[in-house]
Amino acid sequence: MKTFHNPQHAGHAGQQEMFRGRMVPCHEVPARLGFVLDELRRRPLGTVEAAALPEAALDAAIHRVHDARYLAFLASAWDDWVAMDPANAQRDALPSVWPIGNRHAFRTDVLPANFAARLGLFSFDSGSPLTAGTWAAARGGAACALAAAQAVAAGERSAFALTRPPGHHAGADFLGGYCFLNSAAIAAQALRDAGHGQVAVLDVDYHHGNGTQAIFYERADVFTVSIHGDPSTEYPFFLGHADERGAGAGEGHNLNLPLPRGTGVLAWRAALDQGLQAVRDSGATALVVPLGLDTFEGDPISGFTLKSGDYAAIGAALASAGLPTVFTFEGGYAVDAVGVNAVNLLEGFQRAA
Ligand code: OKP
Ligand code: ZN
Repeated sequence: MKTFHNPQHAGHAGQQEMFRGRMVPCHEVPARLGFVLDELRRRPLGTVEAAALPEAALDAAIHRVHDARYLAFLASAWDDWVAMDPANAQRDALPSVWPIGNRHAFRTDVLPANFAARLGLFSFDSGSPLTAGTWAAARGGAACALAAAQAVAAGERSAFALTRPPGHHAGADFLGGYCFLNSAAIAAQALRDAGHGQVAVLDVDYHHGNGTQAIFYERADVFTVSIHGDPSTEYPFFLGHADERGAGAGEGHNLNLPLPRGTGVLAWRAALDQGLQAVRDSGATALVVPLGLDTFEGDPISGFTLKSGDYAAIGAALASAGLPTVFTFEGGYAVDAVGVNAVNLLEGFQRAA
């Protein structure tokens, strides 16, 4: 399995996130990626290289998934933030005002001149700090996703886009949940564009992949599945229920498998089997797995109880779908265990594939 890593990732380094009325240290830290790289060095699965792609091809792949207005906002966001107040150069940008959607309550078609308003327009939480290196890091992540998809489209059995910040909460025109560009969606779209008529996404992160679901919700060519903490009690709260099955042409092409907080490996594996059967039935010829390791019992912000020893068998089960597979690195905040857990799963996949 080829790994494509993101040399720009450490430039995205938030200091604090808003959590229930106070600022707390960020959970999504640069050290996470280092632990995975270290473990891949101890237990190699294949080559590890920096994703290097022509800028124009990368831009095109990002624009296939994200809106131009949102991308223009992201590209200049840091400069605009500092232009508001030179003292902002020492602070992360976090939103504090939002135009709530679908209620005719606020306009979202008029782009505000005020940067704080623009930041609110394009985000859905105040836990996702935007820092000096965020845009470059997110772009570098998109490059990993595209490189991994290209490798798989060219015949590799699997590839791993090892990047942060994560991506699966980011929609076509919004950030949130520590995510800015949706790597998994970019990989899925790139596989479609490389000739796979039907692609499946099977999201195993603890949190519902709301961004990916929203991006493909009305499409029949990308089947989205997510196994996650029940949004009635778990982030991102406002999407991820079992009755969301897709809409329009996408009707029947989304499957949510919410599980209660406290769920252990047995019930989780039953949901995985159900998700995998649905992937097989979808007719997909390629698979994208947004790989979050925050289902781990030691995760500080999640509520399942999977153990490090469970991940190899999960990787083997994913391989049993028999599809060329792109993994994108998502959550996992028990930092010193995230490398072992990720490589346990990927090694389990590779051995069974
Ligand atoms: C991103 B990914 C915890 C509040 C939760 C958002 C969690 C985003 C998870 N203090 N904040 O899906 O792992
Ligand atoms: Zn997560």
